[in-house]
Amino acid sequence: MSADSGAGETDPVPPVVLKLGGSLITEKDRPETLDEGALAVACDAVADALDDGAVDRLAVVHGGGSFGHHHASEHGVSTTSGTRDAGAVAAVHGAMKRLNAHVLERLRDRDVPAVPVHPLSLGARAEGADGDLDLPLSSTATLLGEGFVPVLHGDGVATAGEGVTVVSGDELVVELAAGLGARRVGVCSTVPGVLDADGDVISAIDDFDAVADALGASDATDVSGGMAGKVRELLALDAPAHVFGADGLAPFLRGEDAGTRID
Ligand code: IP8
Repeated sequence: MSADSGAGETDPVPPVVLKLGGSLITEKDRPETLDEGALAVACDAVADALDDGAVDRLAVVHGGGSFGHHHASEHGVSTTSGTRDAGAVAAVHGAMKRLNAHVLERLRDRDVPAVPVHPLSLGARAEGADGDLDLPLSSTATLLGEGFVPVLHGDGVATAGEGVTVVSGDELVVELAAGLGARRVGVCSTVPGVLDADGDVISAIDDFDAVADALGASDATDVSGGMAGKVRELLALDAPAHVFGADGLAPFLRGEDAGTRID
């Protein structure tokens, strides 16, 4: 594999957008510790899919796991609560760049032409509780067109009225999928899919109201750990999305259904 495959084409081929959850690729309870085994399995699946042509264009986003979240909580920074302390921004962003560098290295070890894209340097969030994220994607789109695999990550983001807040990998996936006109979207984490109230994987979701109760969406606090909101955002995309665990990654990249299909 090289970075020149696909270069020079005028018609952009819709990419696949893949999120690797931070809890999947790191050991969540040990600060700045990779889950080497899980990361290797994920990188193998990505390399195989590109090698055998199952995927031609791929943008990857990874979460924070025990890198970003550790520093964000130490400095009281979240998606809604920001900081104006440059040292805190450097701590969160620095940790995410370290994790990003590990992911890139393991992908490049497998000949995947992976390059970093750092959201802190690109994006901005408008003021207010639901402040819109503006994430210019021309660098990512151009990298894809030139045959690279851009790898973004949850990060800090400039936020009007707050300083710097956290932008999550899930938010980035939605931005990328919509902005790049993704062909398919995959969200790979430690759970095998979207689970119903009995803990079983829901195979397909095409209507939020039909699953809202099972997802705990009517509870005052989102007991499902944000899954309801994630499902709602993935449903709003044009592209079909899949939410799956590590076992679903290779099938997803081969174009098969995996975990929960959302469209
Ligand atoms: O793990 C958050 O990304 P997530 C990254 O996708 C930081 O929520 C900076 C904590």
